[in-house]
Amino acid sequence: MMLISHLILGLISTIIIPTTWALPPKFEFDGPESQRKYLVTNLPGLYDNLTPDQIPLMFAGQIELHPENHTYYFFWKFSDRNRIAENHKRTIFWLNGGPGCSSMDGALMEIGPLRVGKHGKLAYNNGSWHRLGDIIFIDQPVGTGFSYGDKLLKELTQVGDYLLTFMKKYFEIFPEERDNEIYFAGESYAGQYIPYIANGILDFNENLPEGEKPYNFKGVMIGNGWVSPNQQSLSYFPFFVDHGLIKTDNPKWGAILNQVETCQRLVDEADAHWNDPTVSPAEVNFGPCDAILNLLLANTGDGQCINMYDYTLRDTYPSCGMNWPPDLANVTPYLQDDAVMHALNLLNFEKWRECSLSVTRSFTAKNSFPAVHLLPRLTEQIQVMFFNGDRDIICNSKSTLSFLDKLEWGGAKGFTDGSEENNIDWIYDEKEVGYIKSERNITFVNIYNASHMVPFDVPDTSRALIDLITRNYDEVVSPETNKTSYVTYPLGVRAGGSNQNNSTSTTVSDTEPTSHKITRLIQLIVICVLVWGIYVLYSSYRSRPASIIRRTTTRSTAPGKKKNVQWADQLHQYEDEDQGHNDKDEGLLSKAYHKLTGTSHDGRGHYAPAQSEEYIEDIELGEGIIGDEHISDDFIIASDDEEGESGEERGDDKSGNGKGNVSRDVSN
Ligand SMILES: *[C@@H]1O[C@H](CO)[C@@H](O)[C@H](O)[C@H]1NC(C)=O
Ligand SMILES: *[C@@H]1O[C@H](CO)[C@@H](O)[C@H](O)[C@H]1NC(C)=O
Ligand SMILES: CC(=O)N[C@H]1CO[C@H](CO)[C@@H](O)[C@@H]1O
Repeated sequence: MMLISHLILGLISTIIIPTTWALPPKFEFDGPESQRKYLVTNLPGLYDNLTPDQIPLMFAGQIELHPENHTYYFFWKFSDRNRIAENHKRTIFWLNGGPGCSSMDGALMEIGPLRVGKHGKLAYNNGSWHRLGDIIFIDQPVGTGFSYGDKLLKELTQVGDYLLTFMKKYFEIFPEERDNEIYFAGESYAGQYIPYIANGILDFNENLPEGEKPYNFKGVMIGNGWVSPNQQSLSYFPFFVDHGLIKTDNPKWGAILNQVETCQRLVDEADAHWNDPTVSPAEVNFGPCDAILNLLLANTGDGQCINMYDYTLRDTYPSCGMNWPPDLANVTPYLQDDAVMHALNLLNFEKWRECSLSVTRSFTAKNSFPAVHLLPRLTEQIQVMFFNGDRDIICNSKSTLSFLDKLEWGGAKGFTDGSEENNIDWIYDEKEVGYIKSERNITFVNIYNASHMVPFDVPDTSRALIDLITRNYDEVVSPETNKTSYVTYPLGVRAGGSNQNNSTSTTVSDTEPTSHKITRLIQLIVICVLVWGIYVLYSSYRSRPASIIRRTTTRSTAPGKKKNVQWADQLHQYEDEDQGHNDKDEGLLSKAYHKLTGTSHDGRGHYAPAQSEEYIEDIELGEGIIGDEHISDDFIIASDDEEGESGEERGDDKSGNGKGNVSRDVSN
C-alpha cells in the first residue's frame, strides 16, 4: 500500500512538479551544498515578467583565487532548466573588454537571458545563448566589476594564469561539467584576453600537472575584437571615407592623413620584427595609431559626434557613444541595488561600475605581444571565430580582415580565397544576415545591421554563431550563381525538420508554431489530470472501505464509463475545496493552464514580449541617460571613476597620450 502511494506521489512530482510547479521563488535544487551556496534565487524582478520556462537556473558569487593577495573573481552562470538536445555538455565562458569593463554587460545587455528595463524590471532575451550551452560571465582582471583583490594585473600572461586558476576552482564547484566542451567568447578588448587564455589552456593540456586531465577545449568566439591594435587603427580612416563620414574638403583632412602615415610607419616597423621580443614587445598600443580615431571623431559629425560603436547613431561630443548602449542606464542602478547584490551571493559589497579606471590604468600590457601573435598556434587545435557587427567603427570588420590578411596560419597567408565574390552568404531564419570567410580553422563572420555589441542588436542571429562554430549548418550551393551559403535555423527548426523531435525539453519551446504549443499544452494538461485522477481515485479508495468497484457495479451496468464519471466527480470535489480559498470562478483546467504558462491569478508572470516597449523607447540614443556622470573629458570612462580619483587625475589623461583612450576604445 505504502509503495503504491509513494509511486503515485512520485509520478506526480516527477511529471508535474518539474515542468509546472517547480516555480520560484521556491524552486527546488537538490545539488550539493558546495553549489547551493552560489544558487541565485531571489533576484529582484525575476518573477514579475518572465514565464517559468524563461527563468534560468543561476549561480553566482565571488570565488577565491589567491588567498595570499585576497583575490576573488565574480562569476554569474546561467543554465537552461529545459534543455533542448542541441544544448548538451557545452560550457561557454564570456568576457567583456576594457581593459577593466565588467562582463555583466554581456550578461544583462548581450547574450544572457535577462535584460534590465526601467526601474529594475527584467525582460527575457529571446536570443539568449543559454539555450545552447551553459554561459558563465566572469568579471576579470582583478578589480573589474564585482571581482577584487590586492594586486591589480598589468600583463596579458597574468590574465591567462588567473583565468586558469579560476577554471580550476570553478570546476571544483561544478565537477560534473569538467568534461564539457569548452568555448571562450567575448568582445572588444577580450580579443586580447581570450587568445592568451586559450594559449594557457593549450599549455595546460600539453603539460598536464599530475592527476589532472585535459580540458575539452573546442574554440573561441571573438566579437568585434581588439586583436592587433595598431594594425586595426589603420582601418579607421578608410572606414570613415567609405561610409561618407568624412569628405576631402574637411579642414583636418591633411592632418588626419599625416597621423595615419605616422601610424603606418610604426606598424611597418613592428611587422619587420614580428615575434622578435628583443625589438618591440611593447606594441599593444601605439599612441599615434590610437590618436587617429580621436582626430576623426573630433572633426566629423556636424556638431554632434558619431557614435564610435555604431556609425549610424549620433551622440554629443565628447561622449561619442560612451553612454551607449541605453540599457546601461538601467543596468547600473540594478547592480548597485543591495537586494541584487545579496541575491548574487556577494561577499564583498563594492559598488558595481561598468568599467574600472584603475584597472584600465594598471593594465598597460607593456611587456605583452598583441594577441594576434598567438592565433597561428590556436588554429592548430581549436576553432577560432571572429564576428563583427558591420556598424561598429572601433573594431570594425575591415580592421579584422586587415590583420587576418597579413597573418600566416595553417600553412598559408590570409584567406587564400580573399575576393568578395567568394564570400559565403550566411542565412539565418531565411534571411541573409551576413557573410562568412572560413579557412584552416579561422572563421570570419561579418554581421549586417549590428553594432560593436552584436548580441545587443541581433540577439537571435548572434546565438546562431554557435551553430556556425559547431558546424551545425547546411551548406548550400546555388546552381545558378554557384555561390555558397551556410544556412542556420532558429531553435527547434532544423533542416528538413529531421531533428525536430530531438528536443528533450519537457516544456514548450519558444520557437514552435502556436499550434504545436497548444497541442503540447493539451497533452501536458491531460497527463496532469490523469495522474491527478489516479491519485485522487487512490486516496478515495484508501479512505473508503467500500471499494470503487462495488460502487460502480451498483450504480451502472457499464463499469468502464462509470469509472470515468467517478474520476470527474472526484475532480469536481477537489475543485470545490480549492475554490474555498481561491478564485471562485476559476476551473481546474484554467488553473492548470495558468500554472503551465505562469499566468496565475496571483499576478505573477505572463507571456512577455522579448523587449518591453519602454525598453525599445530607450534605444533612442541619449534618452534617459545620466549626463554628467558619464560624459568625461577626452573619452575617459568617467562614469567609472572610482571614489578617490580626483578630477585632476582625469585631467592628466586629457593630455592625450592615448592611454585613457584605450579604455574608451574597447570598453564594451
Ligand atoms: C583544425 O583543428 C583541428 C582540431 O579541431 C585539427 O585537427 C586540425 O589539424 C586543424 N587544422 C589545421 C589546418 O590546423
Ligand atoms: C522568439 O524568437 C523566435 C525566433 O527565434 C520568434 O519566432 C518568436 O516570435 C520570438 N518570440 C518573441 C516573444 O519575441
Ligand atoms: C533594417 C536595415 O538596416 N537593414 C539593412 C541590413 O543590412 C543589409 C545589408 O547591409 C541592408 O541591405 C539592409 O538595408
